[in-house]
Amino acid sequence: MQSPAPYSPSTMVRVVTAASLFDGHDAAINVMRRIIQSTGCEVIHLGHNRSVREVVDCAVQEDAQAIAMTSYQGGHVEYLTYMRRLLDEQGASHIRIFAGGGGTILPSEIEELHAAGITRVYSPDDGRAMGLQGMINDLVAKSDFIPPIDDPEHLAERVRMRDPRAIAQAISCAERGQHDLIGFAADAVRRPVLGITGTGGAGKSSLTDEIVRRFLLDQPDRSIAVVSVDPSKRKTGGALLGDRIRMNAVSNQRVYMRSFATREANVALNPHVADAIRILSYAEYDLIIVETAGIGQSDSQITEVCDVSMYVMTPEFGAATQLEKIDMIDYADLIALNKFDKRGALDALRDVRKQYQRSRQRFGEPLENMPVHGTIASQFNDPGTNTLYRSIVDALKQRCALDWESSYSVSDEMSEKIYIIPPDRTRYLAELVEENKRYDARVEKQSEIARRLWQVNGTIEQLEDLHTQERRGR
Ligand code: B12
Ligand SMILES: Nc1nc2c(ncn2[C@@H]2O[C@H](COP(=O)(O)OP(=O)(O)OP(=O)(O)O)[C@@H](O)[C@H]2O)c(=O)[nH]1
Ligand SMILES: [Mg+2]
Repeated sequence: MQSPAPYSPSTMVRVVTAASLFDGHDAAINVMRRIIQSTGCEVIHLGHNRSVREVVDCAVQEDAQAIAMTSYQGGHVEYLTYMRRLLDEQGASHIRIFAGGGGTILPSEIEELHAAGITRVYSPDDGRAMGLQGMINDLVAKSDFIPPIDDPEHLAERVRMRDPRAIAQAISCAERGQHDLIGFAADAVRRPVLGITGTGGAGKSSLTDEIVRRFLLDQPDRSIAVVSVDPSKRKTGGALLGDRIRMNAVSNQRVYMRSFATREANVALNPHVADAIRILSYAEYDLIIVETAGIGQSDSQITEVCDVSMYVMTPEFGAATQLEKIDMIDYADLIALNKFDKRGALDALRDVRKQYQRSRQRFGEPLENMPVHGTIASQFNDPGTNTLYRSIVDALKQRCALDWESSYSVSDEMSEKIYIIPPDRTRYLAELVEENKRYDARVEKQSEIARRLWQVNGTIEQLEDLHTQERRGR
């Protein structure tokens, strides 16, 4: 069968993709999300093992037209019908649900799911008849519509009440250029903005998640919003908005998150991020974090939209001279040297601090005073990340005249990787196996000795019995 040409959507279609709860079968959704993206859509990918609540909250906050799921764990009827119910309850009946799960979803269940409002469940037969691109064309065509704006006259009031649907719709208005509908946000009193930038994959999203987690614990009455930008593909216009995969702390009533595609090549920010900041300020979030697409060394655009800026890099920047080319070392208020578990991290910390000192001409101060923090964002309760968090709070307090109290403190404690298996013990598991084998051999030897002794004992007893019988017979 010849593969059909990709469908060409007339609106910007945003699709949330994930594999269902308790399900690690992510190969199928990974194939589907790539084709959805190459068909020109913005894909907000959540990965596997996601609950209905997480997927629904995400789709609402992202103002997506569709959710595309895979489910192989057997609970697809309950999972998908509950998803439909939660969406409808949140007033998001327009969000379409698509799913597949190969042969685990029976034809009779597909009928039942279609009757329950799931737009389409694709079976292996559909795959054979339509091909992969054919299924995705069908999915994208059914999602090619402008999401409705409920009650546009009261959009401002609903944004002020932090209704996630209203905020999502207001931000989409900005992206679509419907500025007349969001005029209310123009004069909003600006809320504190932390800008995070850095090279691709340095750990910006992981650190954002760690900052959100600490903020929620540290500031129990305050709310936080995250705006995250990822690059659009020049060739297809599609984008993989993957930052949410790292966000585990955002499933909270006090958090709103929105993913943006740059919608332009070679830029780190979407031009509508400034509108989003205004809308989130109108909604009176206490802190707004903006993560850029992180396109490389010359990415200092973020400083134009934030109050405090942070540059995230790793110890693997190359030679010390490379640091002199990084614009953001000159502009960032704080630097996170993430992946501090990598080799040469301490040398890198010294080099980055020196470059920071050089760029600010702060030669009279000790190197340790430079706001460069070693962090391991992938580690729970990392001391470097705790210090970084407190430094961010202090910088925001100073820059935005805030009266926040924080229970976190700045400490000299360094981030150190906690290993389950120490790395210098490279043969650790082999040693365990060898020790077990030695033990088994010893047990085998001892039981052989015990068996022989027992046999000798038995022989002695038999001889004694014989001896006794002979004496009696005499
Ligand atoms: C590959 C596979 C694995 C891989 C997964 C790799 C990965 N990262 O995804 C591995 C080996 C890890 C694995 C593990 C397990 N698996 Co498995 N696995 C499969 C297998 C062989 C294929 C599934 C697949 O990805 N197919 C590829 C897709 C593209 O094709 P499809 O499924 O036919 O889907 C069609 C349509 O439905 C459509 N489609 C599917 N999804 C979507 C989504 C969208 C948006 C669209 C548009 C279309 C669409 O596309 C296809 C078109 O023809 C199936 C058996 C089978 N032959 O189907 C078992 C199967 C799903 N696994 C099964 C089981 C039990 C397990 C384990 C629990 C085994 C164990 N005891 O450890 C574990 C669980 C893992 C976990 N953590 O969840 C069972 C599930 C039984 C059930 N639910 O009743 C199955 C059915 C095998 C069986 N017959 O027992 N598995
Ligand atoms: N070893 C190590 N890995 C980390 C650390 N922090 C993050 N990672 C991993 O690095 C990878 C990238 O992390 P992200 O947080 O997505 O990085 P990012 O900078 O947001 O990436 P983009 O948004 O794609 O530019 C993930 O696999 C993380 O698990 C760390 O401190 N140490
Ligand atoms: Mg990221």
